[in-house]
Amino acid sequence: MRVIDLRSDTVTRPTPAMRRAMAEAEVGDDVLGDDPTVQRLERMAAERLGKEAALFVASGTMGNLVCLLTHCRRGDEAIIGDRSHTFLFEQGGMAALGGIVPHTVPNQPDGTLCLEDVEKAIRGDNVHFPRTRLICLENTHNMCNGTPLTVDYTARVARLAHQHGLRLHVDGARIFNAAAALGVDVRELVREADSVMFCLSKGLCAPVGSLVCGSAEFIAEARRARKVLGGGMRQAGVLAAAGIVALEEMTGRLVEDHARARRLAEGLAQLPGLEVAPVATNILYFWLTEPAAKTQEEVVDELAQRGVLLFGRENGRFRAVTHYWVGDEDIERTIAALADVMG
Ligand code: TLP
Repeated sequence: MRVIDLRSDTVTRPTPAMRRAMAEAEVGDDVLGDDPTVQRLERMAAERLGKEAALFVASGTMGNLVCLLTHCRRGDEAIIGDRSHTFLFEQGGMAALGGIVPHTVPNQPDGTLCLEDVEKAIRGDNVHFPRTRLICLENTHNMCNGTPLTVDYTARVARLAHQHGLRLHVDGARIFNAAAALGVDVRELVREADSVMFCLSKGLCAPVGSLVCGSAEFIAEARRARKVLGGGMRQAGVLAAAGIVALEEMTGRLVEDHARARRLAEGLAQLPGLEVAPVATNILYFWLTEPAAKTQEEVVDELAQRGVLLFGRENGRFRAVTHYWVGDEDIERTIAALADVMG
C-alpha cells in the first residue's frame, strides 16, 4: 500500500532532477568561500527575494536564530507572535543561546499581529526595560491555518518598526506559498523587511537547507552567527545544487498543492463529525465536532492503518499538508479513508 504522507511538506523527498544536480555539483570548501554552487544558490536567492545578499543555512530553525542573533544583542527584546514557530517550536533558542527576550503579542486568526498591540509592546527608553530591537512576522503562518500575510500588511509593520528604530524579520519558511496564494512576486512581500528566512526543504522539495536574505552588511554578520552555531558547512554545494533546482523548478507549481488542499477541505467538510478550517495555502486544519465518537489518537492511528499519515496537534486539531508527492488520487483516497474512519 502506498503511504500518503500529509504530516508536513518537510517529508518531501528530492526530485530526480535534484538528485542528478546533487551528483554532478561542483563543490569546494564553503567556509573558505570556495564552493561555486553555494555561491550561485546564494546569488539566486538574493535576487529572487530582492535583497543584496543571502546565506545558505542548514535549517529554518538555524536561519531564524542566525537572524535574531544578528539583529539583537543579549538582553534585547524581540516582539513576536504567541503562535509563531520561532516562539513555540524552536526551543526558545533566541533566549537560550542569544539572551534575547521574546515579547509575545497575540497572533490574530489570520496570523497577523495587531499594529496597536505591537506599538504598545515597544519599550520606551527606561533603565528598567530591555531594549526593543526587532519585530518578527511569519508568512505563511503555520499555526494560523497557513494564512499568507499580504504585501500591504507586511509593509505597514515594517514602517512601524522603522519609525521606532526597530528592524523587521520575516520567518518566510513558506514565503513562496504566500506569494503563490496571493498572486504576487515574492519580492513585494518582503520589500521592506530587513531580513527574511525561507526554506528549500518544505514545499520546494529540496532535501536540506534554508536561506537568510538581507543587506550585504547584514549577511556578512549573519555569516559569523552561522559559524558560531556550528553551521559553517564545507562541500555544501551537493546540497545547494538541489536548492538551485528548487528555485528554478518548484516555486511555480505550489498553486497545485493549494488546489489539492482546497479539494481536501471540500471533501472533508462533507463528512459527518468533522469541522474544517478555511484553507488558503497547502496547510489544512480540521477537528472533530463534539460529542466525538473517537479520540484524536484513534483517528490518527486508524488513518495510519489505511495508509494516510497526518498529525494530531494541540486542541484536538488535525493538520494535513499537501506537497509535491501528494497527487489528486491521494486526496480522494484520503477523503475516502477519513469517511471510513468517521463511518
Ligand atoms: N515547521 C515544521 C515543524 O517544525 C512544525 C512543520 O512541519 O511545519 N518556521 C516555520 C513557519 C516552520 O513551519 C518551520 C518548520 C520552521 C520555521 C523550522 O524549519 P526547520 O524544520 O527547517 O528547522
